[in-house]
Amino acid sequence: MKKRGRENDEWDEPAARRGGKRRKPDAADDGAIETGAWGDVANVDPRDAAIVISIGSGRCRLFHEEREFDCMVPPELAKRQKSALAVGDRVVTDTSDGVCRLGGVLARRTVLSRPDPLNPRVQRLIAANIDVVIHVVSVKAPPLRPRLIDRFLIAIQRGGAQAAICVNKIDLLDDIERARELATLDPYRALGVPVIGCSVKAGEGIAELRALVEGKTCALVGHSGVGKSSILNALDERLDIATGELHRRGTGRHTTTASTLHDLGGGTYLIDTPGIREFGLWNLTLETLRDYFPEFAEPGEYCRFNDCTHLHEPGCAVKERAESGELSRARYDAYVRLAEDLSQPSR
Ligand SMILES: Nc1nc2c(ncn2[C@@H]2O[C@H](COP(=O)(O)OP(=O)(O)O)[C@@H](O)[C@H]2O)c(=O)[nH]1
Ligand SMILES: [Mg+2]
Ligand SMILES: [Zn+2]
Repeated sequence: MKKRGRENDEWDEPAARRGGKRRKPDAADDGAIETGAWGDVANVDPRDAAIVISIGSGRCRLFHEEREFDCMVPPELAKRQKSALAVGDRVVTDTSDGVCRLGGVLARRTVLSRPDPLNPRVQRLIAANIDVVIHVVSVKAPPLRPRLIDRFLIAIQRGGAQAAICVNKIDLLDDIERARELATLDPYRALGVPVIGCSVKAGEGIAELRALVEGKTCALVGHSGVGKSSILNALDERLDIATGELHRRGTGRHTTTASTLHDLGGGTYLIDTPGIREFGLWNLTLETLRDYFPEFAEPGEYCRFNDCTHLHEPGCAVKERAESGELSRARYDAYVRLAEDLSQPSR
């Protein structure tokens, strides 16, 4: 690995890769946020910075003072663009030679990231400085699979943002099915995660979503086809983002291929992201996994062993309460599955 200056060491690589050799994951690494600034930005007020709205190869598009413009990304940053620069980043530009170049990236408040599919120890940024990440799921097409939600929630919380769940396409269900499907998400509501049932088609739940995103920076994540782009269009019809409708001339589907930030005015920014199938469990350990199941903390005090992992120990109060239905069985099962995944060599 090429040697670089000390100040550059912090922004582009996850802690686990620094120094070139693999470190044992420890508590300090867990949830490590790619907050590191790049360039001389210590005294820059984020309100005076431009915001990254999309990223292309070697350049990015910025928004600043009611104006949108292109900006060159320096090669050293472009090289590892997917882990060094993200939509939502606050940046400063340098136009001293007449060309608009990226001069610095401000420290991030929050991030949403996932491991690089080719190198799981490198985190790829999906979005930065997000207040709320809305995990969009759908019913029927594709069907609701609550077990996917737990991994999304962990990834969201680790990056420091708030999580919300939006169940789209509820027009495809009758009243009874609707109540049953939405009830499967009660454990998340109990955790304080807003759950909004919505239908772009029927115009349901859109006002509730609008209230949720008002004045905030929000990213919509989830599998492709659940309706993320359609929801954004419903929130603001001026957006006119291409959705997964079959192209009229039959040339394929319109899908979102990179994150894009949309300015809705009034301090509301929405980020559309490409379909994400799954979040890895980068650097998560059994001990830290428990932190993402806060509902286990209280019953956990009654476990026979105070270092109980709630997996196979006798006298485990968490397991007992999940079996009796006092704790959500689905959440307990999700915990067990995640714990099993953590013990697999490739994750
Ligand atoms: N029935 C129904 N279909 C929807 C709804 N919202 C979106 N769709 C359809 O689902 C497909 C995927 O939508 P899109 O917004 O591109 O999904 P994305 O991949 O998550 O951005 C499109 O054919 C939409 O017309 C909805 O509320 N109800
Ligand atoms: Mg889309
Ligand atoms: Zn236990």
